Amino acid sequence: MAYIKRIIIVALLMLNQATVLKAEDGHALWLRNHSAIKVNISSTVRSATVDLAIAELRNGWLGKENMTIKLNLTKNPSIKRDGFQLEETAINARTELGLLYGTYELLRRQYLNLPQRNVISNPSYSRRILNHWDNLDGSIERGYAGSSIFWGNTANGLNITNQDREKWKAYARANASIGINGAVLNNVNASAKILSPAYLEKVKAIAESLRPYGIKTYLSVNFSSPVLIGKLKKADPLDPLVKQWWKDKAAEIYKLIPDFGGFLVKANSEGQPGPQDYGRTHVDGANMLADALAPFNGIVMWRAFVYNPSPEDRTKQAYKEFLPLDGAFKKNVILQVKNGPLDFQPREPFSPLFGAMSDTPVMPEFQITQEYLGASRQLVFLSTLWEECLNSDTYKNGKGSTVAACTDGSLSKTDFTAIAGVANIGNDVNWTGHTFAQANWYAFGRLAWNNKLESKTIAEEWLKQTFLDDKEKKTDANFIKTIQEIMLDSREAAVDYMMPLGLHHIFAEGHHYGPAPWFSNDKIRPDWTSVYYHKADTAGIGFDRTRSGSDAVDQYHEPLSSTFNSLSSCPEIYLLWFHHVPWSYRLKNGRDLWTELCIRYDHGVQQVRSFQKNWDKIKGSIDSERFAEVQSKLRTQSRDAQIWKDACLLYFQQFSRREIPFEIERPV
Ligand code: GCW
Repeated sequence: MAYIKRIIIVALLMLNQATVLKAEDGHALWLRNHSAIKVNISSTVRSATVDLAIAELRNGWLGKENMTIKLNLTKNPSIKRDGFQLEETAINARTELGLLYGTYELLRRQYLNLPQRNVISNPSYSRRILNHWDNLDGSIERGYAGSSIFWGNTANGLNITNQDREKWKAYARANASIGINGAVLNNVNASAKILSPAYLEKVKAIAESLRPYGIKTYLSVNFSSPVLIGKLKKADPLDPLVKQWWKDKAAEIYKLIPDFGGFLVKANSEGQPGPQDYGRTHVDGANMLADALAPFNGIVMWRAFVYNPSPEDRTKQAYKEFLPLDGAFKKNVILQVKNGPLDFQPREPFSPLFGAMSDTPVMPEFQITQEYLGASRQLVFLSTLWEECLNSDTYKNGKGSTVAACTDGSLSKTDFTAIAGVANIGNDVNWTGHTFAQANWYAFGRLAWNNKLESKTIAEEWLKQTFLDDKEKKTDANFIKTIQEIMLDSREAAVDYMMPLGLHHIFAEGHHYGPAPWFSNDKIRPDWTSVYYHKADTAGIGFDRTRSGSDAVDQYHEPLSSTFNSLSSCPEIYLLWFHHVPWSYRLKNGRDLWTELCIRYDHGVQQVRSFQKNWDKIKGSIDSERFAEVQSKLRTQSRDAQIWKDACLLYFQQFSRREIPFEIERPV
């Protein structure tokens, strides 16, 4: 009897495996191994990159059996950069990398059952780069998915194993499949050691693994490197010895890595050294590095995330610092600007710098890792946040001057364009900690390739590739619809349970995970106390950035500055970002501010509760391992959302002196 029972169990298990993907398939991210159909491939070129394209086609072909597909290099002027054209029986591109990108798009279309004839696709940005905030000891700043895949996994961090190379290859393949073509391998809070010969040898090895997939290697550099590892007395960018040191260093790097991309620099920000330490400007610093890299076609990505500990509104500082420098940078310098003027908050208006610079290329920096959005514990799909930023109108050259248009070369007619995402990748077996955090990596790549894609398309593509196998994808429309809805609502839900109506930076200090609206300590720099940002008092709540306040509104072009400036026209999603608003103020829906705040917080919590319910309903549609992982994380998220709501409402209630409305869930 027991024997028969065992047979039945084994048979059931096998049945289960036949229809449901296994969790370990998830470790291949959105790239599944299909049972491929035979295809013939002919190519006019051969190279390491083209060989990869051929192998991918052989592995993943889902089209007609025995078809012949041609890989052609072409000079077709409607194909730009590493773009491509898909035809019935051919992939055409200007570059070999374009053939690889075309291959991934073709296979994606076959898998998703999308038309694949006469598709022309060109990337929005020339450089589509991941920024790894990986330290050389293997830890990752704001990383929530284990330790670095590049550094620190051995005693001296420099030994390279076959396993390392396999990992880098898998990483490169995933990136190439979504069009990412660059990686900054170390933290912007950079150790100077990265430029020492031993580390450069390892960078060379990493670059070799990434190269066939078209991924260029970049490094973050410490501005004081000439002093810290070069024995110079100072790092003054106008000093001839310093200039020479960087020139020699660049030559040394390019000897090892001929296609090295360039440097990313965080200077004079949050304690990092920079040109201002010597009374010089950001221009002096950036141009000195640009000169060193120029002979090799390298670039400098100079970060605009700079502010000083002062009582001045922190959101105004970067613009004030960089606007006067517009046009003074060398041709190979690009300014890297975070999406918002503060710091990767759940919601910020776009940074006014996007619409400000006329003669300096500017690139957006998004944060894929969820520093302020629930780490890898909460399901928050960030595509909608980035879409919102890219579509924001700066009015730089009148209506339609979106952040996308200001950065992708369509307004300025330059081809020196780039976009960066702070990676959420680590050594965790599923790469990103939370399975749904893989979707954020995917979305960043897709938007970097095409900044007009819609989040709902991206979510659907990702879900189908990540969770459904060939047979199921036709039948499980319900799974897709239910979970796609969770993804698309998730960021707004997080805004509601953390910081609705334009509130910002009321995070607990340090870890930035939970709430701390009460945080205030005289010894802490004035711009780092949370009370600084919400300004709650018995009169109201919110930061006055109007013309009678800090006047940050005037960093925006008209009509935006006036729209933001007036309480009645300011979009309510930014209300408390720009205004100090009385508790009794009536919102458009007729509720007073306090009541609306309570209802928003509660709405965020209820949203997560509904995510839980809907997730539970899809049990059986996917493998039990990933089902259980997400179920458990949603429980954590639900509890933490409630903590956010209760903490913030009970704290703000001291100032509002009003009842928490009875229609919402009581504080726990
Ligand atoms: O968001 C803040 C983070 C820091 C980070 C800094 C930056 C790398 O809290 O951890 O440092 O921004 O972007 O430079």
